[in-house]
Amino acid sequence: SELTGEVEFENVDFGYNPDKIVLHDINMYAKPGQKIAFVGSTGAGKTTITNLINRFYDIQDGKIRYDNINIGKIRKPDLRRSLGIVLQDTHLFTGTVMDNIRYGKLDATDEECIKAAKLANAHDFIKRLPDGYNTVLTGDGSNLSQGQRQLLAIARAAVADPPALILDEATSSIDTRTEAMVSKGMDALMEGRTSFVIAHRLSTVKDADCIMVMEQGRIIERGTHDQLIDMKGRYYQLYTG
Ligand code: DGT
Ligand code: MG
Repeated sequence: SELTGEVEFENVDFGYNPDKIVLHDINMYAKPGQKIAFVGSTGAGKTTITNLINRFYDIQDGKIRYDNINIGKIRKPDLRRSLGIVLQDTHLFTGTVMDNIRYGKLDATDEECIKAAKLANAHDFIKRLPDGYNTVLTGDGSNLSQGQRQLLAIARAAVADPPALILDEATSSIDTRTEAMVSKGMDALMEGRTSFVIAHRLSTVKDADCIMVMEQGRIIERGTHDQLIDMKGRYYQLYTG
């Protein structure tokens, strides 16, 4: 991929149905390597923005640019594929751990997959599986814990080596120790890449270059953690709860 991870939204309006706009006049700019976080109540539009960064949908109005190329209205699957996604639900298929990691980049060598697993903090648990990297996973991944599935998703994204990432932080019940492993893997994955993070815990967005506070389809506040705290607005309210 030739992309640097620069992403810009200019006056973007979007609705899943054209008669019901759910994002209003979204403007944002991510420099290569920056970490952008989205917070806000349920239904605010956080996932919808990341759907648009992925170009899953056409926008009604405005511009979305990757490296100054406006891709807002034309679908470019080649550009879209260059973004890495780590979703809450990791889609695993029946096959070995190695093949499930390799899915991020089909021509990756075993060495590249292992390197990615190490970066993702997944190598240690994989080594402890009955057949290590050759362990066969069930299609639904039910022979792994939720935390382990997330570590594999991080490894899969790492092997793809994309310039930009979308991370949807898990809300659900993984234990504190596993959660610490997952955040360590995610931090390593984000290093040097533009990252868009949907955070459910405000503690994980503290170090973001820019936090977008969303409400009813609009970005109502933006800034670093310290700036938003000083503003004493919505973020401050969320934070001091
Ligand atoms: P969350 O995940 O509950 O914290 O909420 P957000 O902030 O991710 O909200 P989002 O982007 O899923 O939803 C924003 C609005 O768009 C909300 O009114 C529901 C609507 N919406 C979301 N996904 C779809 C979809 O696939 N189809 C339609 N028609 N509407 C959708
Ligand atoms: Mg969501």
